[in-house]
Amino acid sequence: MIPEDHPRYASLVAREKIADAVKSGIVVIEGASAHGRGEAFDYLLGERTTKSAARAERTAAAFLIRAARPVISVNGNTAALAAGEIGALARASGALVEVNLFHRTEERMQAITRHLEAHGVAVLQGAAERLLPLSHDRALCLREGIYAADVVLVPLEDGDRCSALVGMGKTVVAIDLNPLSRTARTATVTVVDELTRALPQITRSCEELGADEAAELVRRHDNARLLAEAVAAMQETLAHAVD
Ligand code: PTJ
Repeated sequence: MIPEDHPRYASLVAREKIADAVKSGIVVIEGASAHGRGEAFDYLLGERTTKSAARAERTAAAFLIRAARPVISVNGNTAALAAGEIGALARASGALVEVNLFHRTEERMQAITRHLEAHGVAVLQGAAERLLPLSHDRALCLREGIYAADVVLVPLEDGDRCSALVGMGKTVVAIDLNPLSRTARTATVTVVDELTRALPQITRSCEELGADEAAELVRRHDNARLLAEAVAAMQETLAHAVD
């Protein structure tokens, strides 16, 4: 039991979710290390949604609601930490939800699908084909899902697939606490924020945004600026670390 008054309560709960999900096969052991890397960057960010990240989240929502075929790509860590939040965003944005794994096994595909469904998420299913130009199993996706999507939301992505999706002409919205990662640098919109903080904000914006504001956010979007602001926020934390 983690006491609710523990100063690191939220972080310890997230770690416990990841640990439990490793035991149930939803998260791979490598996913626990990816989570730790995320925690380190979140520490530098001050474990808060910066003003710049809030703008990125609103912009992400604008791209999603303007899309013809938006798809949310879900991996093990995302399912473990934010199944309910994924469902809410899918409903608010009209996006389909597809499971796509780096460490792909049929057992994990099934376990993650069942876990999402238990949280009310309608998961797109079918016969996956090797449709992306990648040598690993992230290439496997559904023809009517990620392959046909115009906008793909990729939380905790690896850089290879992000650049493959962008290369296919898709708009890629990434959620990644590391503003230096290849994913962050390649995506169309990079949300440098923690997954469980980012998703509800994107959902709220999907519900709130009108057509004019959404069009304006897309028109004025500047990802290089968002990345520079995220790095600056981390530098600021470090600069005041010894005050
Ligand atoms: O479930 P699978 O088999 O598809 O594998 C999933 C992982 C996460 C293991 C795989 O995609 C992977 O290895 O990812 P990477 O390359 O380690 O990238 C994960 C990125 O997400 C890193 O840049 C982390 O900083 C970031 N990250 C980790 N936890 C969070 C996060 N970003 C936002 N919120 C988090 N909670």
